[in-house]
Amino acid sequence: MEIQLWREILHPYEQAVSEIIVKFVCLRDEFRKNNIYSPIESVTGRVKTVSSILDKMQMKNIQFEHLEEEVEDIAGIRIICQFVEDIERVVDLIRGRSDMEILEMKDYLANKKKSGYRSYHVVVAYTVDTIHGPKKLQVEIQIRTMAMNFWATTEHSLQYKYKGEIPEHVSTRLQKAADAIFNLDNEMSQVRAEIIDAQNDMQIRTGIVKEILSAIENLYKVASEREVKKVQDEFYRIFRLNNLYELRRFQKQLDILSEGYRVQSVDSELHTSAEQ
Ligand code: 0O2
Repeated sequence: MEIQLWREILHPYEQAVSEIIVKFVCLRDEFRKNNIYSPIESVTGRVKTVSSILDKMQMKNIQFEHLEEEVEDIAGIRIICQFVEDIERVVDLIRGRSDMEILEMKDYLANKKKSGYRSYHVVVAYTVDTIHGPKKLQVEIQIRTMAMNFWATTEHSLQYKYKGEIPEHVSTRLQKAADAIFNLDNEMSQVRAEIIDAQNDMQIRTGIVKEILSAIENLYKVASEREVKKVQDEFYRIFRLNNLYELRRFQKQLDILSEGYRVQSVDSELHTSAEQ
């Protein structure tokens, strides 16, 4: 195949990867903005390198005419979750999308690979709009925990080094490490609820503090310096208590105080215009 044709073939896949990353990052941010735990921790993506595509074509005896049909992972998205339980939730999110059609699912969690590899793969059909019109592509979405990802990325580099012929003593170690990863994920699942609670609290706390600071900033415009200082000192005192309930209570009091100043300023504006 002519070398410049690669660029033409791969460009829509680059577009698909960029678009899908943005879409999943937006989903994650929407969860977080609504103070809901996000099953998506992070999202990355890549277009398979030409050398990796050629390797796969050679290994699987794929003809150029069938390249886009048979190499399903030219566009690859990786979604990292904190807990094993989140993986199914991400699969459900993909199922519910109107812009992706699931073509195939590979459950390497229930059926781990001989290497010890664990991950959940979903191959979807995704359409990009190009200058030549819409183009439907296959995209492989890999969903795995942070722990599984640590194992897989490390093992992948060894596979590259040994060209698939990893020495037995190394692969035995990797199997052991894969078992340890499995146990680690199980252990983390046991404290999942605790961790999610703590993370939600932290997120809520950050949001409240942000709003309090902006309310205090606004107070500077309307209240006396002495009063703002008093409010500020009280804020630092409450903040040190590390108690979400107290922080919420303080925020409410601050809202009432700010509202009082707002009413006062509207009143005085009305007076001034009545006197004129
Ligand atoms: P890259 O581009 O470097 O990531 P199959 O014939 O269906 O069994 P196939 O066609 O390779 O296998 O598809 P599969 O299983 O979905 O694998 C595609 C990708 O999954 C691989 O891409 C890896 O990213 C990952 N993967 C699969 N098996 C393993 C494994 O044993 N170890 C690790 N670390 N990753 C794995 P590529 O082709 O490696 O290339």
